[in-house]
Amino acid sequence: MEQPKIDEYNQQHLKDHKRKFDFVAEDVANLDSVLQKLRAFNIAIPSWALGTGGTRFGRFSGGGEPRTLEEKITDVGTIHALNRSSNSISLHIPWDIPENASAIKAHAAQYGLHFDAVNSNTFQDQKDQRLSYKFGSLHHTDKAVRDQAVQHNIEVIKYGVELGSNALSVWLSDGSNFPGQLNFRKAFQNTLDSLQHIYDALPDDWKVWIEYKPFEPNFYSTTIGDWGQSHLLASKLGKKALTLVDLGHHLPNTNIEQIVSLLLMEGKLAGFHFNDSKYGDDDLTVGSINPYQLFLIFNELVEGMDAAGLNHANGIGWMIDASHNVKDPIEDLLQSVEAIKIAYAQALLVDTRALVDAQLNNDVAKAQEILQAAYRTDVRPLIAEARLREGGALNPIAVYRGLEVRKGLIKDRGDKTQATGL
Ligand code: PSV
Ligand code: MN
Ligand code: MN
Repeated sequence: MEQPKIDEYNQQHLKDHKRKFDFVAEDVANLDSVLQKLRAFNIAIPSWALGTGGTRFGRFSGGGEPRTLEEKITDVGTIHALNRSSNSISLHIPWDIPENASAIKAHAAQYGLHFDAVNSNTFQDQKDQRLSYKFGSLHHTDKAVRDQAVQHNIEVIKYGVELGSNALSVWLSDGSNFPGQLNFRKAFQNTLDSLQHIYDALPDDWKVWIEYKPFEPNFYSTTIGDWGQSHLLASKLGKKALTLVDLGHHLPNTNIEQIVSLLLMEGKLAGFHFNDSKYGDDDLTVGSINPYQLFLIFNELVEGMDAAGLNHANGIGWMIDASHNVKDPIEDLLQSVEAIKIAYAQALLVDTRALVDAQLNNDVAKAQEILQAAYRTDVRPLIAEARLREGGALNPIAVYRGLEVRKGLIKDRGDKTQATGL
């Protein structure tokens, strides 16, 4: 991505942007601090979201998909050059194996990228794998299968260390499809025991993030099915173990913001897999279905992090976990990052003092007015300004389209390429 092209676009649209920015900025009391926070805020891109995602029924390549890890990194580089808010990549192993870690690191550094959490995969059988995960991995009834899964996680940590990552993200599909299939208590204890071995292999400055999910691919029970079970494991394991919240991993209408608030309070919130959903783990573009929920989550985060004196930009894992079969993955990821920043900016605009006051006085209508005043503010010019100051594009998707980036990728890589992932 050539910087002069981005600058040229910005120049052409500066006047229009300035008008919109001045209009909203006038009413923002803490403008400098809001802009500073938006500039510092980055969200990791998952290596598996750079190709069109699969459905159970088919997969339709969008063309120009990355064929190698290097090409995936190049695509994240493009995203970051445009939005200046995606300075890291999260790898899923073995979908993306960094064979030559120093070369991969150097390639990423060229685009100003580093490596976020590494993800293990014991929900699929890999070629030449000795024992099957058909009936689970860390919870398996057979110790040999559990050991194999533990070893895989330890190997993933090793790759992560080479890349300069400092967290292992574990999602298990372990569960059951039919009542009676497994003993819940034993399955949980086996999981804890396996996780303990993984925990013991963590370097000092590392964390393990435990992701929960109530259904799919198992539809009767999941061994780490909700935040309570994840939190129970994390508490038993110790300080380095935390709970990861994937927004799509809840039963419909769950109050996710309340979960986030309490995990944060307990110092047990690892971070997020951002996506949106209407029915289940739909992995839709962040903010495409329920942006108000996203805002409410950020409202809890801003309030809770301020209360705990935490840095907004660091300390929590911010990551996207969404992928599609009908959109250009790069455009989709740009949209997701934008939606996250919008929710964050709106949360930064909440008049917290007035809200505390309304809460103390049980002035319910006022409390709602305060939240919705922030939510209904069009903060897009603030985000564009923050991006501009970081050297990004005023409108990333417009530049991406204007420069016909996908056309160039198809020319270089072919129109039938398929990236590794689900
Ligand atoms: C499972 O649904 C999940 O959310 C986990 O984070 C996986 O690692 C990811 O999706 C990729 O399929
Ligand atoms: Mn996830
Ligand atoms: Mn998921």
